[in-house]
Amino acid sequence: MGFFDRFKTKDNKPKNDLTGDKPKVQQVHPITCPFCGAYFQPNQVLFAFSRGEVERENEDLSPAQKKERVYFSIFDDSCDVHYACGMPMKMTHKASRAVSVMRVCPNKTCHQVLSPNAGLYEMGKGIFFLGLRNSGKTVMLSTIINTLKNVAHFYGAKFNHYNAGVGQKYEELYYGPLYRNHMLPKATARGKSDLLVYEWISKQYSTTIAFYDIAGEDAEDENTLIEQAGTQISNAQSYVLLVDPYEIGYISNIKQKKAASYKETVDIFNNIIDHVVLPDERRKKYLSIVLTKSDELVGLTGEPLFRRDTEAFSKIYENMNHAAGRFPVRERANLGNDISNFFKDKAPNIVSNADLTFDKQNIGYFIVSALGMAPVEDTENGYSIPNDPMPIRVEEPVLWLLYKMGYIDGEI
Ligand SMILES: Nc1nc2c(ncn2[C@@H]2O[C@H](COP(=O)(O)OP(=O)(O)OP(=O)(O)O)[C@@H](O)[C@H]2O)c(=O)[nH]1
Ligand SMILES: [Mg+2]
Ligand SMILES: [Zn+2]
Repeated sequence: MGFFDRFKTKDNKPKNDLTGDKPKVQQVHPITCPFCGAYFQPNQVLFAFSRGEVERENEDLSPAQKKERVYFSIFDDSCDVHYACGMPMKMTHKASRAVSVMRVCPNKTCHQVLSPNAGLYEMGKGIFFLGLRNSGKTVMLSTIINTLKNVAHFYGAKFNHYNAGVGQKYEELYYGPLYRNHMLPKATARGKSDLLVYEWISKQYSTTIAFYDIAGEDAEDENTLIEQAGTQISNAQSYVLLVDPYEIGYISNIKQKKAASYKETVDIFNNIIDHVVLPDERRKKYLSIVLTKSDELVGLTGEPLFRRDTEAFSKIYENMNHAAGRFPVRERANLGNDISNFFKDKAPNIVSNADLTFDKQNIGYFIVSALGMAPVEDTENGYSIPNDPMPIRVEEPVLWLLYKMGYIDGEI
């Protein structure tokens, strides 16, 4: 089925409303660009063409010039605009007859390609991922995206990359190395950040989920973080904060391994929030606090959460069951309780800081393993894993946020 066909019935007439008389008027929604935060109306989008297409007659163009993108607004006389669902969705360049369905963000410094769904739904505000050095962001992004793709259908939803560029980036930099080559990423380099934007699309709602992978080293410096990601942070509706287990003294003492970072995740994070999010808005936002690398905690003595003979244990190291297609509210309440008690006891600083900034009921505590196994050192190439990753509960923090924000139903 072609893209425009979805707006038509089988006999090619526009879809009618239930009475069958009048064509249904689809409500058009303003768009927030998930890459730069620009806010605009669907009729302000630009359409992208390649210069070579538009200037077919011009023989002086070099191959590079032919590939260059050129942009036209719907108010440009040189183009015809085609509408669907009350929005400009396609443009024909009159002189060359070149056609484009590539709508892009009108912000000059952005011009990212918009999803075909942009403007069709009220867009949610997105989820921001953050953690310090070595906390497991890059690895978790690799497995969380793959897991969400696989489980979305249980919730009557699709989980798609926002545009083709995002899909390609994920495949090349995240999925490929880990799932195809079983290689672990090198520490993300300073100044480098990746924004992977996905859409959670269901019948009733759609929201963007912007996974922001930044070098932990940069996140440690508040000014750098605000500079690099201030807009994304202030625009996000919710946050996933990754905590390296070795940041928690109790664990690092037992395992005799310290976190690679010398600052505390949550302090930095809350300082950033204080700078870029207004106090009223903070109370409406959600926070998932996630202890990563749970596979390394199994069997640690003393703490009930890590002991095989406890009830919490059997759940924390077991995957979620999605078959019911509803978020398991009761199971989460129990687990959340156990895990937040662990944090209160072993990392009170994290809990008190989070409580000061966010509403208590909007904070969730999670323990996940993105890999489900310990990496092994491969002397030539760094670290690798012996098999395909087998993540444990890696999707739970995001599904919980989707549930809290109203994008998936809870169990009844
Ligand atoms: N055992 C175990 N180790 C993990 C897991 N996830 C990550 N690690 C280890 O933690 C290291 C760091 O993970 P990354 O995802 O690169 O961490 P990061 O937060 O992106 O780090 P920076 O890029 O430096 O900010 C990996 O190389 C693994 O050795 C996991 O689920 N289990
Ligand atoms: Mg990284
Ligand atoms: Zn933009």
